Amino acid sequence: MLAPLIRCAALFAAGAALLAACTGRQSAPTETADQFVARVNREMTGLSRELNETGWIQATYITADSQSLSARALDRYLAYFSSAVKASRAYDGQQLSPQTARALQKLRLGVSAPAPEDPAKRAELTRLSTRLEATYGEAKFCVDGADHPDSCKGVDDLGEILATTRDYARLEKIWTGWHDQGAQMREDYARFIGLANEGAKELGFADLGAMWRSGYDMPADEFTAVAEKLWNQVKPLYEALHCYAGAKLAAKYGADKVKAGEPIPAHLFGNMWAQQWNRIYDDILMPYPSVRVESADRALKAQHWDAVRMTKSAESFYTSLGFQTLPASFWERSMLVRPRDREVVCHASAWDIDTQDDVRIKMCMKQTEEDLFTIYHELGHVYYYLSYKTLPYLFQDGAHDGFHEAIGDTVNLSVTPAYLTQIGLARAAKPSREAVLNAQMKLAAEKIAFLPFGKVVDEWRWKVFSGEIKPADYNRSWWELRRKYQGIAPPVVRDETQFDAGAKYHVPGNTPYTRYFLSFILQFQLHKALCDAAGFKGPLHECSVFGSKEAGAKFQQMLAAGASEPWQDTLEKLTGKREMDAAVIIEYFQPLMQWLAEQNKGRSCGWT
Ligand code: X8Z
Ligand code: ZN
Repeated sequence: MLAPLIRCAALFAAGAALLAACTGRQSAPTETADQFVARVNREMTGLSRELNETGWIQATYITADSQSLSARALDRYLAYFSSAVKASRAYDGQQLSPQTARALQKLRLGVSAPAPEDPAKRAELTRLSTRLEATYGEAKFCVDGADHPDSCKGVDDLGEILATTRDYARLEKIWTGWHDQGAQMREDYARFIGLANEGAKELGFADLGAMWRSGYDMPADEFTAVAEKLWNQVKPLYEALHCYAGAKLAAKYGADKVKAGEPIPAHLFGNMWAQQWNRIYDDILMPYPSVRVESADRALKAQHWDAVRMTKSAESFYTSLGFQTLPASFWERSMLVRPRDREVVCHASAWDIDTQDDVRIKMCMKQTEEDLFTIYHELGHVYYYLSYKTLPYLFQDGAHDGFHEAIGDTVNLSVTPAYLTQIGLARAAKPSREAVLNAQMKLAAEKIAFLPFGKVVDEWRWKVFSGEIKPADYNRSWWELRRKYQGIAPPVVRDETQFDAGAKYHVPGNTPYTRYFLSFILQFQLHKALCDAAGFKGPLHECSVFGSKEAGAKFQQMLAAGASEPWQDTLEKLTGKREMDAAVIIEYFQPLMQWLAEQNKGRSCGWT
């Protein structure tokens, strides 16, 4: 135990009290629970800053050095985390104030991959974690072969090709080229998971999945049931959309390629993971092309909206609700476009570097409507960070992780066709039933299509963590689940030399994914509540709360609460309800669902 002790003492030099934390001595704590929580809040604030600063450099400048520095910062953070959790056990069974008890509970769930206590294993885990992230960020497929280095592209460029190409064979080539990149992460991932699982077990969880599912202010099993209930509520919506999309894709690519009653080939949806289908809306899914409204893509290019202008547009939505403008450092330190001279992790993310005002976005923005929505999404995270910055460190988080993901998307639900017209990015559509159905289809392609994917990623990981899925079955089980939930199949035969789950950022990045599933349902509940606060009367899909200070005030109040209270309380204050409920998303899409029921008559829906 000497090494970690010296490590902790040297690092944080917090005096005698720290000894308890570092040695995990559990009898007779030298400080009260309140003192302990206050100290942990203080010390973790400093440690997280170091972790974020090195993490930022690693993600925006991938080199051996930046990986090594980031891995070491992670190592220190995880060491502190494990010892603090252990020390917190000294307060088990004591009468604690609700706030202190909650802080201790938050502490215990504080990382997504806890390390085993053994320092050598911890160092291995941190090395693997940074390497997986870097490998994903650097992965490239050379479309015209390795002899043509100019044709070697990362996932963002490949994704753009997939979104805009309509040639079956070329799509297959791009899809396969990217998915083959997963293979190099397979071994690292299996080892990484083994270590993180060991860490979770040492903390008293059955496995890492149980730890992830414990972050929802209810027992883990109860949460599994909640997620299942929500999925069953929305499943009919998805199945109707799937049926319609299958018929449209069959018309486009041929009934021999997209067979009725069978899973749809995964490379035809304009998205690498078939998770959102909005990029095939314009030319394949749009119900009424005669009343078409151009997407904002063309206007963004024609009017030379660069990344800063797109971000300013998002900022002005938030300020219209009463939020502050972004700090000057945000503009100085963010990475909004892909730098030309170095490797970066392009997957969009929002950073809270110092738990105060140093907030940043890392993104490789393109002039597309999709990326416009993404920057509105990312600023949702940023405004959450800024809103809860005065809370203690352990409460500086979303009410639950689905809330964090839902903020920007709730705002995006107010980015209606009318709003896009208002900011000069779209032509006004003549109001008609057809125009409503077009708009609903476009949104459903983004929001409804996503739901099974939002569920499936962690469905798979939970089974991997519990040992039900063994490394030898990674790929087979991945595709079984994707077939079951999404009704899709790989376009070519995949085998166990590959690792297709690894071709999705959040798997090597070890970001839990159920948050997005929850967010996609929750954001409709939040949107409805904000529309009510804004005094909006009319069908929900027409509501935009842009400029409403009343809605903004309620929103801000929710954000400022962070994770300081059970999410059920937070939700109730805004919506009057204590449960996540898919009824609102179902109500929102009623016009489309009725239309789809008509359209799908006589089709053989579902898949074997
Ligand atoms: O990862 C994201 C955000 C960053 S939190 C861009 N999303 C998920 C994904 O891309 O897979 C947003 C939607 C789902
Ligand atoms: Zn997000």
